[in-house]
Amino acid sequence: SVMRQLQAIAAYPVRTVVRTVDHDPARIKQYLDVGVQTLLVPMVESADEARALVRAMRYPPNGIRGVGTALARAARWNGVEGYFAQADAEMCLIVQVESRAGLAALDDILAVEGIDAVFIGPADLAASLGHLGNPGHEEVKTVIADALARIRQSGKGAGVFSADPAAAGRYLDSGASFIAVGVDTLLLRNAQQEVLQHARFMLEKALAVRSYTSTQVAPLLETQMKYAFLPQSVPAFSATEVLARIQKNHPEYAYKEATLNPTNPRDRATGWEVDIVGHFRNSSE
Ligand code: 3PY
Ligand code: MG
Repeated sequence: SVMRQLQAIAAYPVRTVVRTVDHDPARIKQYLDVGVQTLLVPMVESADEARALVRAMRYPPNGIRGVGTALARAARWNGVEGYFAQADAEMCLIVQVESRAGLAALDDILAVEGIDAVFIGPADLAASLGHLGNPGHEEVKTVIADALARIRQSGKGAGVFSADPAAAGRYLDSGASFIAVGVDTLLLRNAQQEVLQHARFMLEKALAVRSYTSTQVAPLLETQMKYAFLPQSVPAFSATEVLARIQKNHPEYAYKEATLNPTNPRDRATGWEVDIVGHFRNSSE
């Protein structure tokens, strides 16, 4: 839950941004009462919506936030002295502009007192502009750069999401003051892909070795293969096939100039195997 994450994060000197799923003031109140101080709210498309969100985060007379501090972790259950005098000022509201309508209303949204920052959502914005699934489209990039510059110009925080470091750099140049650069699910998926890719490479290398190992090169190869999974039955590949497969499937491991030329005069029939393995960048890992 959000509360459990806040409790875990509380041990570290970082600020938490919690993204809501909608604009519902009742849900926002629950977030604020468990201790969220910075909200990121998706799909804001008008100054009216922005104003309503500001009011949802503030106590009367500035807004409509319900009062329940006895039950609220945010107020340490009535344990924070002077809580009401400071609570509104501690709120930070980041609204997401990520649609054609939101872009059209950007200047009006920026004029709303209480909006601290505007965050551009490239995925939804691209979809709204007719480029579903292509946030890197030229039109989308141009629109984002222009929006970031306008947000920055207004004196408010200008944010955007970009997992691509090159694009993130360009957004910084355009005026972005904060960038979301990663997503937990993607970190996990990418790390898994890397492990899988490495495992497949080791397996293919093992197949190559099984097919062509001479007694001379076997000990060397065995040490390089200590993490490899060796299948029971190994299909016979030609040397050319093995190298082509490895180069095609694992370009990050094989140098382009790898050749099959025999290099070991004492073992001409199989000496080229050393040559292949020698061209794997990570073969000694
Ligand atoms: C989007 O790209 O639409 C986002 O909401 C990113 O956070
Ligand atoms: Mg979005």
